[in-house]
Amino acid sequence: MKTLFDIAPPVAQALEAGNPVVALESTVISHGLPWPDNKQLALETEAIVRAEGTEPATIAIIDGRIKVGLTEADIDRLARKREPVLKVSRRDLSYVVARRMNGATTVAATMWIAHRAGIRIFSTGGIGGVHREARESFDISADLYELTRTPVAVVASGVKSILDIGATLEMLESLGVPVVGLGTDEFPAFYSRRSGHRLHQSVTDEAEAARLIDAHFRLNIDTGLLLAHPVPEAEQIPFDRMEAHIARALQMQADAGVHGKDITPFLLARIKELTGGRSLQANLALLKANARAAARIARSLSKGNKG
Ligand code: PSU
Ligand code: MN
Repeated sequence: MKTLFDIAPPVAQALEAGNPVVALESTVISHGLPWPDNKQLALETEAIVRAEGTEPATIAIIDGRIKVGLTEADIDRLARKREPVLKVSRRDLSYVVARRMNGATTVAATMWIAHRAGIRIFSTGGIGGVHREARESFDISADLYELTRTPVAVVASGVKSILDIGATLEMLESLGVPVVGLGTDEFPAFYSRRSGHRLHQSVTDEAEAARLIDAHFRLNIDTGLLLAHPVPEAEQIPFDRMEAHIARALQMQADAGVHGKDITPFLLARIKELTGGRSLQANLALLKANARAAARIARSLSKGNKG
């Protein structure tokens, strides 16, 4: 199976030496952010991770090869999308590899690949979860199921803003996935630091997070772990204001009859307009802050394991 994987030399060397590595996803590059912010963000998050003494491993599928660690040229292709780039979750992996296609990996697929490459920490913006109309649509992200069976710690600022936070947290509880606040006792709401949903577990800083993750791995608890890290204060948009924008965007989606996988891009574009671009600024800020936190956790973890 490993022959289908291309582990970039610096990532392979870091893993070999037991040095810290942080996985980064690519759906956010190809499908979550507009050009050219997406390319800039991908390169900046990698630089942030490196500045913390940790090796970044951005994960994607290029010409059917599973890449762990990308070149700037790979990132450019994923960001420009001049050729088709599929959104790849766990169920899409075999298809995209067999057909030698390009794929941007979601949280679920990135976790699956990271784990098989030996990477334990992964940073993203927001995970998928339970949609607000899931009672009718059954739309529940494969990310939640992946967290039940792939032991990778995921740093995220909550779930996609358009989801049902309460239902997602209930489901993570039922599935036995730890959800731990990093510097917060409330589950963050992506663009907002607060959501009104209290967390039962929290850690104050990255060193404490590393000890928790270490215990999780030593106990061989074979689930993932979600570390909920709020958007930086300066870029956050208050929860009530955001909820009003999201409600309007959802109404526009219903009026326009947008369905299925077109829903998220449609809503994110409306939210960007309604917030005058502030949602994009918050999204970029939280992605960078999460990468920094994940890099520090990975460094702490690797120090602990070496010493
Ligand atoms: N959060 C965002 N934008 C995104 C995503 C999350 O604000 O583009 C991506 C992540 O890659 C996540 C995926 O894993 O969406 C979930 O997609 P779905 O709901 O189709 O499983
Ligand atoms: Mn979905």
